[in-house]
Amino acid sequence: MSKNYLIILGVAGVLLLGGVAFAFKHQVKTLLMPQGQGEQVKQVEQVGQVNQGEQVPQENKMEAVVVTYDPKGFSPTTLTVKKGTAVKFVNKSGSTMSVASNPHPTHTDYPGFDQFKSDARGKDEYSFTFTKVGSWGFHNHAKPSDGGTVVVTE
Ligand SMILES: [Cu+2]
Repeated sequence: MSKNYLIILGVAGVLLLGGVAFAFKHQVKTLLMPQGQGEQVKQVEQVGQVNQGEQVPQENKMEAVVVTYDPKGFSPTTLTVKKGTAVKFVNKSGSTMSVASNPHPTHTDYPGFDQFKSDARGKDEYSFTFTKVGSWGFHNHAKPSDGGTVVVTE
């Protein structure tokens, strides 16, 4: 009887230890879970920061400088912008505006800067993002005597 009692006690002890071990593991898991979630939250925050970083150039694009064109010509005629800035030329002249880099008629100073060769061909709004530092003379290809200069800085 005493041997059986010891066996029962032993089995009970093992079960008890097993239960404690299970409980401990479970506790460890519950302790680890929030940490894992915390890391995920950190990653989301980092992704958010990266997105905010990516939005900076978009914000620069949002700061579009507008040059208007009317019968008197372009206004302002000379403007200074930072590299990466979009300059929007808006035609309010009632006549054709086709902005292009100097010299007329080849437009070779800044080959990409040519409304006629862009999607804005024939339209009254032409946006061009200046990515090259320099002083870029431009004119209205339809009336070459009207022009101006965009100075692009770093
Ligand atoms: Cu021209």
